[in-house]
Amino acid sequence: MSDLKARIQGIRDAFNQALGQVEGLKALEELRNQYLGRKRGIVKDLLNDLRSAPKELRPELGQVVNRLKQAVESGLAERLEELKSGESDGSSERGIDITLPGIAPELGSLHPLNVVNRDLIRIFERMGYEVAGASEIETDFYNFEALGLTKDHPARDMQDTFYITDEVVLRTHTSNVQIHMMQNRKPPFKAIMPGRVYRKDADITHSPMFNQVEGLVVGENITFTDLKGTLEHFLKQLFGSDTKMRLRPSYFPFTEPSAEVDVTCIICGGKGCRVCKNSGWLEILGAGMVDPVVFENVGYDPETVSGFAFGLGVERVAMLKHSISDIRMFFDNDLRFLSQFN
Ligand code: 2U9
Repeated sequence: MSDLKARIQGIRDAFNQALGQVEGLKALEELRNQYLGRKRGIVKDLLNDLRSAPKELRPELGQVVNRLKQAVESGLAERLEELKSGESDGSSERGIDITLPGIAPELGSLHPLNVVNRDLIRIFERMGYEVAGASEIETDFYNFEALGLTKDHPARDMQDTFYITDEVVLRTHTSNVQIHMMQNRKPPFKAIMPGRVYRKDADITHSPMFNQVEGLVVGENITFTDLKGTLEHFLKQLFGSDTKMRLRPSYFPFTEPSAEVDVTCIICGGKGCRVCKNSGWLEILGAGMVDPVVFENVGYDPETVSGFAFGLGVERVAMLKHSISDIRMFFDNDLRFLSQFN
């Protein structure tokens, strides 16, 4: 009798110790099976053993085993509540191994257009240029009229845009900044105007919204040679010192004379390839001497003041630098594309 009682006390102690070490629901369930399992549980075994005890002792022994069974049941129930209410850290129950190293969040990076934009700005800042800006929503006067693009001017077609009213548009170039600047400042000055512009245009190389950097230098005796030297220096900085430049006569309503500017193809180095259509040259920007009519429109005297201006598309530079064939990739914000520039 006392043998069995001592055995039961030993079982009780072992259970209490095991219960204290249980850290998750799974372990608790295993402990329940170990003690209360219908086929092979420790308590079940005890009850089976009772059958071989002397008949007169069975009722008392039965009570002792029953008390053990109740203690095990209430111990398991209490621990279950503790685990559920989070008194344990619950880490194993949630399948989290807190000893594993953490997962580092992915780092973002600058958008490829911002990288090119910053590069362009830095090159001109080193040459002493100011950086200027103005509104993307502009009146017809600042976007068109002041630049010599009168209402019926055929060149307006080249830059058709989004009208907010008959007189207010989304700017088609950053040239509106130059007009504001000239109205508010006396020459000499040199400045670049980076910013978003809008045109009614959409295909794989044109987007209804894109980024430009324009430049304007105004003073006395500013000549076409200044324009040429400045752009040559700029393009060598941007594409490398081996880069050559050539000018082709062109037309812009706000410059006279005007030129389109080519650089040696940055893909084949000038030998001829698919990108440069075997010419060895890539068109990269437009430029010219500011038309005297523009100076008159802002109240400058074209007899004493001269200047040059230029403009380029940031997307075009980025597309050439990274061999990107579709401009829409810049604006889809697909991480598979963007993460290549990390
Ligand atoms: C003023 C006077 C003159 C800015 C200029 C260009 C030539 C030019 C295009 C390049 C590709 C626009 O981004 S693009 O689509 N620009 O070719 N821009 S001269 O001339 C000015 C600007 C302001 C007052």
